[in-house]
Amino acid sequence: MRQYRIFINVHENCFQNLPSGGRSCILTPMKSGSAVIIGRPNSGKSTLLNAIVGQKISIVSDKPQTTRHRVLGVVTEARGQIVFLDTPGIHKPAYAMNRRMIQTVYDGLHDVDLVILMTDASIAFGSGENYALEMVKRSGLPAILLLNKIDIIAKRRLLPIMQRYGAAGDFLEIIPVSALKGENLDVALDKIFEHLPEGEPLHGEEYFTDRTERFLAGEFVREKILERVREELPYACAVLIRRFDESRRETKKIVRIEADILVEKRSQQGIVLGAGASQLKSIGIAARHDLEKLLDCKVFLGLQVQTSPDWRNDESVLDELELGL
Ligand SMILES: Nc1nc2c(ncn2[C@@H]2O[C@H](COP(=O)(O)OP(=O)(O)OP(=O)(O)O)[C@@H](O)[C@H]2O)c(=O)[nH]1
Ligand SMILES: [Mg+2]
Repeated sequence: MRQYRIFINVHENCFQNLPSGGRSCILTPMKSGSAVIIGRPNSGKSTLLNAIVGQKISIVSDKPQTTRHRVLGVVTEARGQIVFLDTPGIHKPAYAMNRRMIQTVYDGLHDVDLVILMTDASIAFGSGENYALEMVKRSGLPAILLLNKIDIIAKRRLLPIMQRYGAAGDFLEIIPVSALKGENLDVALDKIFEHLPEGEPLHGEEYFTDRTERFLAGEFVREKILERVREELPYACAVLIRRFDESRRETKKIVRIEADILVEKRSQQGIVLGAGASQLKSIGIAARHDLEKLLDCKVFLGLQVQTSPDWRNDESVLDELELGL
């Protein structure tokens, strides 16, 4: 005999008193599925992921191409579970590193239930937006468009932008949001749940990312560098964790982390170090602060700056950085 399992979601206020004196209960099936977030660099994909998951798992900066990896973030609620995939911004790849980043976006479009295309509503529609729309179309997947950064545009501009995207693509929903201010994110989440298949959660309630603490440590350091440097340096730097020592985590609540900051030129090394190594110190203090919150213990953080010319084309360094994974 075949057995069927039905996953149901019992709402807190689902019980109704019936005139007959009995009680009825409204049951809705649980939802479970995955949604990949794609879009141009700087559109706010990682800000959205962190806001929805409620944890900082993907670093954010005002420099394009901040995210280099696929970062998974899981939302689990009574109504179901969504596995979100944050991806690097879509751009023209110039180095082996960028080719791996773009491959990550294409890979993200496989085996997911839904695409979330994120656009920055405050910038003009251009060839980059067209390219992203084409990618969504070619994926053949159902898609939701989020028009982000509505906190910095005049409300009257929204309707024409929504009409333009509506004409250019076939979206299940077009939702204006502000990932930064949290505006309309509840509506976006409701709609994403609505369009996911029914099913059982894949992960336990506590699980919120597939990224290790070691990986996040490297990313947190890189975020602090991105906050402090300009021009070509954000693209030319990487952080390699050399040591992540947890041997005294249980007993003394201390984790020791050592990392190399890679840059491509000696002049960049000087910028990251700053006068009397003041810049490096400030990067270390800020990163340690975030890491102590993440790891819930004291962190000793040792940072070194190394010059590694053309590391962006060095496949072995890219492997070490887990790029493309
Ligand atoms: N005003 C405003 N700024 C936002 C909003 N969402 C994100 N930002 C800012 O936009 C910048 C880019 O945000 P990210 O989340 O790093 O963008 P991203 O799409 O992940 O960028 P890449 O990883 O480079 O592809 C940051 O300075 C954010 O603070 C928003 O809703 N409103
Ligand atoms: Mg990002």
